[in-house]
Amino acid sequence: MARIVYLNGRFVNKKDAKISVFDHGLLYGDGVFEGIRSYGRLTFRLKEHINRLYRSASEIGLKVSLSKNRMIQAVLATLKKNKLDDAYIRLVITRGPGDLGLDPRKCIAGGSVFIIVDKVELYPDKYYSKGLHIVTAKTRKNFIGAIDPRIKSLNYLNNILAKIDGIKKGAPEAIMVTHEGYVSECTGDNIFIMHKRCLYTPPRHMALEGITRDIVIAIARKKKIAFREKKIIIKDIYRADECFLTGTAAEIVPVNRVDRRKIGNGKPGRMTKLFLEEFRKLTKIGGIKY
Ligand code: PXG
Repeated sequence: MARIVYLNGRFVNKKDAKISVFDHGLLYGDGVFEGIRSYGRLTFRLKEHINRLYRSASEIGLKVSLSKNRMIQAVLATLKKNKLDDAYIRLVITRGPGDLGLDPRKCIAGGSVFIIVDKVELYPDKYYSKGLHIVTAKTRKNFIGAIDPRIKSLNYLNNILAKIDGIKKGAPEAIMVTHEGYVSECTGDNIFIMHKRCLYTPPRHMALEGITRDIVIAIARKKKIAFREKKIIIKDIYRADECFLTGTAAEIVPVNRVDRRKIGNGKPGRMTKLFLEEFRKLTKIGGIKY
């Protein structure tokens, strides 16, 4: 079925969903986005994603032309029109068309807003049954004082370069390390380890504040699993009993090897499986119906 795209307040066919080559989202990666999912006609944590989107926009000084409520209605309407039970939703706000200079004041206020929905590209089953081999990227994570990792901006070149590092080594994901040598996150996922019955992840300011990350932390609380946000180094991951990644697309995916070193017994860990099980229960409840 031909997809219908929301574009600046209108619904258009995929082939007509076009924006200007003068849009600063394209010219400079000047904009913000969200990746959201729905399960069985229920959106998943939509409000949290919208809140993060507006936080990101505010951080780059981009005033959104729609209220949060109108934005939620636009997402729901786009989902309805595309008749998908399980969908991946890409919500993008760019600075809008301007001139060839960097100055964002030359761009149309509120920028371009578009919403694409499509089938979810599920990860292969073997990632979940056997675990993922990931590597440390050669490319360092952007310095926080340059680009704050909490901003989900259209400027993903840092992550793309790290992803290429991973691809060269045959790994589907790569760990990004700060210039100080601390683990930040992967190119499109947050990272967790289990060590001596305690769950660890890098501190909030060092990575994207993942919606799935927050859910894992909430599950740990509910299940009374010890949890700490802590600066970790790659060697801490090598020594961990379990390691897993979290993200909207990946959900919770076990890691079996890092830089070819076996993590734990090299199989998906017991706690990792528990987190995934609990996570999947949550996808079935509480979302907004469309
Ligand atoms: N870190 C980064 C850099 C991300 O881009 C996450 C962590 C996980 O956050 P959430 O909120 O999703 O738990 C992300 C999100 C894709 C894709 O197509 C990537 C993300 C989300 C959806 C799809 O690769 N990354």
